[in-house]
Amino acid sequence: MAVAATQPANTKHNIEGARQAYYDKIAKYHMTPLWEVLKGLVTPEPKTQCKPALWKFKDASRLMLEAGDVITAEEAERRVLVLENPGMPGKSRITNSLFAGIQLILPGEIAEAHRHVSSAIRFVLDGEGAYTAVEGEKAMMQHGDFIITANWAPHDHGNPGKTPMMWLDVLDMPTVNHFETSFAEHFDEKMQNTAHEDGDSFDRYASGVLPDGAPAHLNRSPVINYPYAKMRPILERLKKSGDIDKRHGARVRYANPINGGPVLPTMGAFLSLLPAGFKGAPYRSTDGTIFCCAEGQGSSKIGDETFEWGVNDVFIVPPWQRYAHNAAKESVLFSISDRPAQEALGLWRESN
Ligand code: GTQ
Ligand code: FE2
Repeated sequence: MAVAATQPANTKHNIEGARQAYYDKIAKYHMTPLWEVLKGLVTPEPKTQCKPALWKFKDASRLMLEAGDVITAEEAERRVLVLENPGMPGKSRITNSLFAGIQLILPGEIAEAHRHVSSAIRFVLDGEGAYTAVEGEKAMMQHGDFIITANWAPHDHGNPGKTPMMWLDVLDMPTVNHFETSFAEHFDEKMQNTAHEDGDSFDRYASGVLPDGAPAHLNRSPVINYPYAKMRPILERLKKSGDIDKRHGARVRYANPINGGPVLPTMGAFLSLLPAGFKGAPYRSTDGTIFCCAEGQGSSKIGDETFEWGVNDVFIVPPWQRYAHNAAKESVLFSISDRPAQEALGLWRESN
């Protein structure tokens, strides 16, 4: 641009005016100067709107039960209260890539069969006697169970029991919608036929054998429910033998038994025991992480803030934010994030 040379004086004001005129001109051609936005695009460290936050189960469960008074599961399709990150209101997400919500099914209710591209996980909070039927397996839900619903897997929920059932839903909807790849459909039947009884896929695929002819490659776990009753004793073994990470405690990763990889390509989860008095070393990673307390009581320092948690409380650590856990009592923390997606793309990092 030779604009300045033709101006009477090469003042700052003139240059700015010329630049703006130029920006206005190129905007008509759907172009914009990179130099004005580059620093916001290539940041030296992750930049996020995500804020740390905690949802108390005492509040969440009371408000959930009130939702039961204003809408039926059938009317709602899924009676879920979205846990919205306070830094991203109106965006139906808890991190930039993940959705989280608390779902309620009252005795006698069903949530009809459907399927969608978004993968889901359920982490069971409270109640008994309800089930989720996934790909023909009727998984009974108990506190601490970790249940997966992979991409395009048919699923419906029902509560033939006597108590309200609540669980944490985590879905990769913001990731699927980022790529603009969402599909969904309903079935004519409200409930799917369940040919496989409770625990079927765990026994078949996660007992040291595989059904003969099982695929050698599968990008999601074939196991529907990883029951807490089976996971909890493993944490006890790790604790007893001193296999306790100074940041994460005695931790297992939920794995796909076909290849040892994550349970889903978009989401990965852990279960960790923090011994009583545990004072975790600080840690950070690029995957914003959702935690849910399955047992015990403690606190986590996230950035400069301290969050006190108890059973069934949910809290969120933003990407690249340092955190450290403290356990007042022996505690079990479930955690889930988009780490497998980041790792597959070569993006994931961690540090102390
Ligand atoms: O239970 O199928 O929280 O489809 C969001 C979307 C739950 C479900 C959610 C869903 C479901
Ligand atoms: Fe669903």
